[in-house]
Amino acid sequence: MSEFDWFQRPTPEAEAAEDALAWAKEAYARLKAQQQGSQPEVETVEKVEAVKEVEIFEEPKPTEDPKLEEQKPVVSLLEQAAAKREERLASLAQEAPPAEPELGQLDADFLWSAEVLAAQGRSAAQVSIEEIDWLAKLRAGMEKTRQGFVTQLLENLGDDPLSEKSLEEIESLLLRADVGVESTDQSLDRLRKRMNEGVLDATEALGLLKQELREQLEKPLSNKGVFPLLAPDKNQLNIWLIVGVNGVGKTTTLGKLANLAVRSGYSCLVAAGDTFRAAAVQQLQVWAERSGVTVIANPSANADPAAVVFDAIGAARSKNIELLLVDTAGRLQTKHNLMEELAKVRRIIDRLAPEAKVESLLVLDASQGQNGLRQAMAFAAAAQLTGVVLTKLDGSARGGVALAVAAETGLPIRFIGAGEGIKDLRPFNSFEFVEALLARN
Ligand SMILES: Nc1nc2c(ncn2[C@@H]2O[C@H](COP(=O)(O)OP(=O)(O)OP(=O)(O)O)[C@@H](O)[C@H]2O)c(=O)[nH]1
Ligand SMILES: [Mg+2]
Repeated sequence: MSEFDWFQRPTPEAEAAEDALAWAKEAYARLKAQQQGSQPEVETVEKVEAVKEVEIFEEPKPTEDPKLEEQKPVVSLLEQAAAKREERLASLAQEAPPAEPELGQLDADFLWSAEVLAAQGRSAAQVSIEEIDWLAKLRAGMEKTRQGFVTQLLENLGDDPLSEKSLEEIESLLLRADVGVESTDQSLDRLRKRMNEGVLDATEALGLLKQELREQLEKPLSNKGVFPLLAPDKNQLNIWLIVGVNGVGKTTTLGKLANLAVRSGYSCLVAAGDTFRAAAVQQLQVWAERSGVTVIANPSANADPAAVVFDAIGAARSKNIELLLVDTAGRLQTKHNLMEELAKVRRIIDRLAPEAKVESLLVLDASQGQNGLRQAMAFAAAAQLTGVVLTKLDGSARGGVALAVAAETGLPIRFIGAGEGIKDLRPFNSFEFVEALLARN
């Protein structure tokens, strides 16, 4: 099955599907047919190749030699070979999980993901297993942030209209999830206003709350007049600078971005701009290798990151690279040094590659909530931030910090990370994020 291109995600075609269940069933049937249609072919190729790889170090298989086949009883040899193959495939399956997500059951995960896609007006014919898989992961990752709230709220309310008491419950959920006071107040005002206009039941209230949160998340996009999806421009140099406090997930994010870019057909190069931490280059190399991407580094101690970026821009030009990802340090002897260094890197980029499309992405660890946000804002001036990447949503009870990010920084969230795996980072989509934040368990 061909790879799904996240940078070319289909845009909604029509109004949201009315019958989400029918939509989900149709999508499931299509994916199943797709998988059954293409998988045997893919599987055969993959398996044969995998077996060959193993066999390079072994004696040739008897069945591969026709003369031998003639001399020995055919059935038993074939049987032996088949048994051996089964054995190897079983062990291979254990060693390496399939790179591509597989279609699971038509279960609650699938239905929820399908519902979210259908509600965005997507056609059932365009859906990919990758999207279904990612949405399920996002919903699971946000579980700690939700803490069963929506289920509880709907149960508490039953058929009763929304009351002041339920507003208080909503307020406490939002604050606990680290949504921030500003965003919480704004959301409650909207609910209260509607409540005063007439009776509001729980489902309607939830719908309204979701709409409010979505609008808040999208505000930085409209304020800055930028597209919701950040993708590198084809056939030109794009430079994405990855900055943030130490340990928030910069290098991991960069590794995942390189993978996303390569899978979407971009040529990509990585600059090891964290020259402070000894193991940083090595860590970056491991990530880059997974996607077959070259790393430009300077192994000498205390090398100047600006010099590394200088070299990397030169290499990017000579190789017609479309996306240059620059890793940076999260810690130096002093914060002042760090900001100076970042500002210098930024100046070099602007001077050396004025034609490049530069993004300066601030990585934030969602589990640190608003504390992390305040700390990180020191980067705004030095690196001329253009967007945010929110990581570690999977281990966080403070996923709501996305709202505080939008309100306090005015920066659009561009990607979200929900896991340590190479595919656990995707472009941010406010609709999907809010659905995951306020999903019923
Ligand atoms: N659960 C989870 N862990 C993550 C995620 N992103 C990164 N991590 C983990 O966070 C830790 C720190 O990640 P790094 O990428 O090294 O962070 P960094 O910002 O580059 O750190 P410094 O270079 O030291 O400043 C690692 O153990 C990562 O595996 C995520 O989305 N979810
Ligand atoms: Mg790092």
